[in-house]
Amino acid sequence: MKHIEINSIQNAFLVYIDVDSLNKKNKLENSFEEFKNLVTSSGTLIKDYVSFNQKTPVINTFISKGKLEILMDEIQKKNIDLVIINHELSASQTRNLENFLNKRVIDKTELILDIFATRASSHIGKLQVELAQLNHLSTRLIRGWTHLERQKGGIGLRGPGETQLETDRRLISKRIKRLNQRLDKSHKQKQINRYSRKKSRNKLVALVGYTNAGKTTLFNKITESSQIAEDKLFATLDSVTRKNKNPEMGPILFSDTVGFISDLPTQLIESFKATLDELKAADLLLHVVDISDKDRKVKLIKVNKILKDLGLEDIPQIIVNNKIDMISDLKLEALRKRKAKDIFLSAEDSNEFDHLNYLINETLFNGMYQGWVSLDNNLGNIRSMLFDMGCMEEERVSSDGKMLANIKIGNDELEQLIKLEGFEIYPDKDIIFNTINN
Ligand SMILES: Nc1nc2c(ncn2[C@@H]2O[C@H](COP(=O)(O)OP(=O)(O)OP(=O)(O)O)[C@@H](O)[C@H]2O)c(=O)[nH]1
Ligand SMILES: [Mg+2]
Repeated sequence: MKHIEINSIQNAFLVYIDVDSLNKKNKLENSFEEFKNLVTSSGTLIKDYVSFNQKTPVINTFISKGKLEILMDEIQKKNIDLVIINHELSASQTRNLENFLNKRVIDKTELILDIFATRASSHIGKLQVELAQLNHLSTRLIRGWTHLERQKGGIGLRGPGETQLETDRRLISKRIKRLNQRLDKSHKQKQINRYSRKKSRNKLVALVGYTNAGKTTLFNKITESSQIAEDKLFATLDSVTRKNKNPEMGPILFSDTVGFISDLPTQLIESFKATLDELKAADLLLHVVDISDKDRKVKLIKVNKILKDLGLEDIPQIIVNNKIDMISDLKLEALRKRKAKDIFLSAEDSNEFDHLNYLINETLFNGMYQGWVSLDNNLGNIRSMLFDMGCMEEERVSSDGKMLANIKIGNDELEQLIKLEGFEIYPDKDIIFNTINN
């Protein structure tokens, strides 16, 4: 029942097939490169590869007969442990290919599931990956079962193999049920945490984007964290939330998330749905784009499509074009002009973050106010609310005995407060420095 671990196997033969009938509108120019990156990100060695065109998939083996024979020749000549194909295969296609080639065959879904399995480190992350793997495995077993049943013909006896399959299936569905229960419990805890965040009035900003765009690098700079950022696909799997460290910004929590990829396996989206659902609580999305990537436009569309599928299209979004150090100044200037609303920066150089910080404050709080306000004595509840919100910087008493507070607050909230009787902006020049001793 163990999932295939391709990491322990060294030599892979890649089969990249450009299938005309599957070519969708938004095709990545570097899709072969991405496939190779996925394989190396899984820790597997690429021994050799072939790349070819095919009109449409063949039902039994996906690959057409003629191509399959050429492939067979190629593979026999080399010391290959497994064959990896850049498409999702059905269980029977995998089995037929394995029988024909006499090698283990891994499809794109298994490849991505495997990368996720090696990366998951948090409790929830591990549960989610296991769930995705078991869901994947169970579709294979069910198909395997019907396949065997057909072969059984009229014998009418349950062979040991079939009994084993039935047991496996039962064990898998039991395990899936348990995993779902445990995930439910973990997510309930997260919901409670979310509720307390709402009460604390922290805004939530989530970094989203295609894998390897630089989300974690940016997250680390903003929150002074040290999450692993690497030139690998799916370096981040578990979402992490931290408070921002810039004193000029309002109360914000930033969340780093798993990167997206085109044709993300459905099992993964299903299993990660609860984690991805957390993004719904975000007040703002920073959509990080690798500006030096040839496929950046298509990837932007793909990420937006996934965001839409997750019901996140209405959350305000700032496009952060990252890695500007990788393109020429001339190109950068042209892009800046064309995309005046976007942010351009290099996540590795935090000197360029001012504009981003300003825009985040503007979007979340309609800008920030920092200064003095006066509160009448009857506004004790507002005073404690300002404390709870973390807006209170300092308190003093004016010469005429008024309670003064130096607050840092979003203009939106300030507007509401100003409507209250006894709450006023207090000009700096009138302040007499009597600090309150609490
Ligand atoms: N040249 C350059 N490289 C960058 C920049 N930002 C990030 N990188 C590199 O890009 C690679 C990917 O960065 P990550 O921050 O891990 O990307 P990510 O979006 O979190 O990726 P996943 O977690 O896999 O989705 C790393 O090797 C970074 O060092 C940048 O501004 N300039
Ligand atoms: Mg990351």
